[in-house]
Amino acid sequence: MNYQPTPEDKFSFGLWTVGWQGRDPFGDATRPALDPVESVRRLAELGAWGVTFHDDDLIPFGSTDAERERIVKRFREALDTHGLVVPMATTNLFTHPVFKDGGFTSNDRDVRRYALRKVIRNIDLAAELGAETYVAWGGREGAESGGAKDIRLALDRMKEAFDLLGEYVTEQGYDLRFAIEPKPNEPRGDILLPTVGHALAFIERLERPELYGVNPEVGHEQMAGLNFAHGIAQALWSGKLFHLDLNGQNGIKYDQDLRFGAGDVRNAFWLVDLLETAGYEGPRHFDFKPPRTEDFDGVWASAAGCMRNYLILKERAAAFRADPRVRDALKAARLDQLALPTAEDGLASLLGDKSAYEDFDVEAAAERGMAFEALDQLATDHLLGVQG
Ligand SMILES: [Mn+2]
Repeated sequence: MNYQPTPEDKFSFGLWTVGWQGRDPFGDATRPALDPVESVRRLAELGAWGVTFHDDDLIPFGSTDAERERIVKRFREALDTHGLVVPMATTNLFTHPVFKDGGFTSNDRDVRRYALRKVIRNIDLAAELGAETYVAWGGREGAESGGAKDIRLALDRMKEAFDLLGEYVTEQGYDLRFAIEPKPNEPRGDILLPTVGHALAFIERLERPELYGVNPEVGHEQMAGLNFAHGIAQALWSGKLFHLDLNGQNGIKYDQDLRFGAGDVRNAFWLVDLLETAGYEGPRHFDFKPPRTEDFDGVWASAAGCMRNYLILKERAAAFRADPRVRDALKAARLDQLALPTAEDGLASLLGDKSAYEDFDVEAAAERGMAFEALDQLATDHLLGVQG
């Protein structure tokens, strides 16, 4: 296998990823701005399928309508020339100082109304460019101190915002669904809807829950100390994995946004195994930051590395699943039993079954090992490319 990505792999990148200039809380930009048209050209050359953007990545904040029109026309021409699609778009409700206390949940009502109008303006562009998913990351929706935010009221305002946006896309007839992106903290001290689980529970309180899913990011769940592959599995189980952000993170610390495959590579292996066996057909979207140590050669090497690592892990996971020793080990670990209903014959039958309780040999069952270690070592062998 040559690990050369093709559009069939559905790899997509945010304009803000390769376009990140390396500005961080301690240092200035280390790279010049990148023309979105150049990003489209280079990503297509590398084998990507799609490109995504925040409104302000493409159209600088404060542009006039005429500038906006010219920029969009030029971007659309680049997409057509290089054959890239726009599967997703999102809104920047975090950079401008007006959003310092959030967009949908700012205590300042005027800011909330402005934020909704900013989102709606970009939803029109997303629909025009053919996007199917609209991501909402509420990075500034949160607080640093307890009295500053009434969380229950903030959740009322969050629900109100998403309900209005759902009403808007329904009225417009757009074929667009929303994907909420959780994150526990950074830039706010604590952010609302901090994990996949919080977001899934929130969605069920909305007026049109079918319009909303999640956009989990590898590093964000790992910042909360959670198992990302488990979160993705629950999102899939709930029918809510509308999109996802692939990157790398080493444990509970600041949001590292490493290229995919850097960071927790074992969890990345199980993630790819899951996506490739669970029937997920959405974009494989990378949301990473090429480290500020890199020049543009390093930026493109980092982007290429994201896709290469996905394809390597895909190959390794497939080899793991195809290995006859693994099939035996899965059986020894009783995965086939997990697939069986516990009481398919119903409650009455369970209550009447003496072998389930009265005659059950608890001690014998307790003595049986689960054989998970042998199974996991086979996974490790495959991940590391060890044969025999
Ligand atoms: Mn991140």
